[in-house]
Amino acid sequence: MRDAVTNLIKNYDVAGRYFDRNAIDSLKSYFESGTKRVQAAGAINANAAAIVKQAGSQLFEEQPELIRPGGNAYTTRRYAACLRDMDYYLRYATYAIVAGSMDVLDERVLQGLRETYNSLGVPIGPTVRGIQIMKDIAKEQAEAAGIADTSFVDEPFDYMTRELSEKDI
Ligand SMILES: CCC1=C(C)/C(=C/C2=NC(=C\c3[nH]c(/C=C4\NC(=O)[C@H](C)[C@H]4CC)c(C)c3CCC(=O)O)/C(CCC(=O)O)=C2C)NC1=O
Repeated sequence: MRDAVTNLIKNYDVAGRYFDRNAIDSLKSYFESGTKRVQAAGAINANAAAIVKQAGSQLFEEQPELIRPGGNAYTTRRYAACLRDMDYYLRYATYAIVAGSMDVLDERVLQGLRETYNSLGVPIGPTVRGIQIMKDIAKEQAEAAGIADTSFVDEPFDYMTRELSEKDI
C-alpha cells in the first residue's frame, strides 16, 4: 500500500534517478495540500455515521425497488450489508484522501469486488449512485469545515465509481 510520496520514490528508484523538477513539483503540491487533506478527512470522520445514513436514505428514496421484495437490499440482513458497504467506501475514501493516492482503494477495496457483487447479484449501478451521493455530502462537510476548493475530495469517490462501472463483467 503506497501514498503519493512512496509512489514517487518507487518510480524514481526503479529508474535509479534522483527526483527531477516534475517530482519536486508534485511533492510540493502534495505537502502544500496536506493540511487540507487532513482537515477534510477529519470533517468526514466526525460525520461518518450521519453521511452513510443520509446517503442510504437518499439512495433508497431514489430507487425504492432496492428495498422491496426481490430487491438486493431487501431483508434487514442485506439492508445492513448495503449500509456497511457504503461505510467501507467512505472510510477508505478518507484514507485515499490523506494518502494522496488511490493505491489503498485498489488493494483493499476494489480487488475482486465486481466478481463478488456479480456472484451475489449486488447491482453496480445503484452502488455507484450511493458512492456519488456520499461524495456530494462529503464535499459539503469539507466546505463547512472551511475548505474552499474541495475538488480533491472527489478523487477517491470518482475512482471507485470508474473502477466499479467501467470494467467488463
Ligand atoms: C473493505 C472492502 C470490502 C468491501 C467493499 C466488501 C463488500 C461486500 N459486500 C458484500 C455483500 C453485499 N453488499 C450489498 C450491497 C448493496 N445491495 C444493494 O442493493 C445496494 C445497491 C448496495 C448498497 C449500496 C448487499 C445487499 C450485500 C449482501 C448480499 C447477499 O448476501 O445476498 C460482500 C459479500 C460478503 C458479505 O455479505 O459480507 C462483500 C465482500 N467487503 C469488504 O471487505
